[in-house]
Amino acid sequence: MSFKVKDKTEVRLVFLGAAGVGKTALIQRFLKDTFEPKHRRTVEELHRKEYEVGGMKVTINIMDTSGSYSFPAMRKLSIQNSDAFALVYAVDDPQSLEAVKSLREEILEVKDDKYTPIVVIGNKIDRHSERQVSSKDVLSTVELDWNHSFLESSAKENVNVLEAFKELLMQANLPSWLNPTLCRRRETIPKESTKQPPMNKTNSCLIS
Ligand SMILES: Nc1nc2c(ncn2[C@@H]2O[C@H](COP(=O)(O)OP(=O)(O)OP(=O)(O)O)[C@@H](O)[C@H]2O)c(=O)[nH]1
Ligand SMILES: [Mg+2]
Repeated sequence: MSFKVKDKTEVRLVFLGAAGVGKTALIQRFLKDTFEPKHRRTVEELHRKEYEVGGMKVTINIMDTSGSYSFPAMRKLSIQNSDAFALVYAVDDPQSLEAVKSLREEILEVKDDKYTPIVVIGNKIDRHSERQVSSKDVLSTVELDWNHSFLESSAKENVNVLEAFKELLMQANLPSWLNPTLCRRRETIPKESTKQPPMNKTNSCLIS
């Protein structure tokens, strides 16, 4: 099935990944610029954020799924209804990278489209001494073998959170300039620094 959301002013993103990798933390950092140190297991939550830009209403729907509980039917429905996917693992948890691999397989199977927009996110890079997954290895698998985007983030320290959403929106074909937060950010950064090689993405994306 091929998918097109060009000129669409509503987009649906879904966050998938193992339990505790930081899906909710990334979404909350993006929506509210907050960070909750405690792990509160998500069942399923849909967030809806509307922006008005130049008289045009733009809606971003973000589906936060559960890594803690297995709901195959709900997951399949989320996959069917989504425009772009964030596959999240934690850099201190190699098992969670394995989960990303099988979730990707599931997405491709459900969407039946190998060009499905997917962004792989290695979260918790602030846990330097606990890191067990090398970014170099994942980068080569994700970008070269899978042809998806890859970045590493820290919801805790607000590193690359905005970049991740920007990438998802771009991949879903919703122009990122429609998002006022991204728009503000774009105005404050020199053009070339917005597109860094993934390995150098250590800049913090502050939501002002
Ligand atoms: N150090 C660090 N901890 C994080 C980061 N992101 C999330 N956490 C912590 O990891 C735990 C799990 O985060 P959640 O966002 O709830 O994880 P989740 O992927 O939504 O988990 P489920 O809802 O159970 O699938 C919490 O204690 C967070 O505070 C991060 O970037 N760095
Ligand atoms: Mg959660």
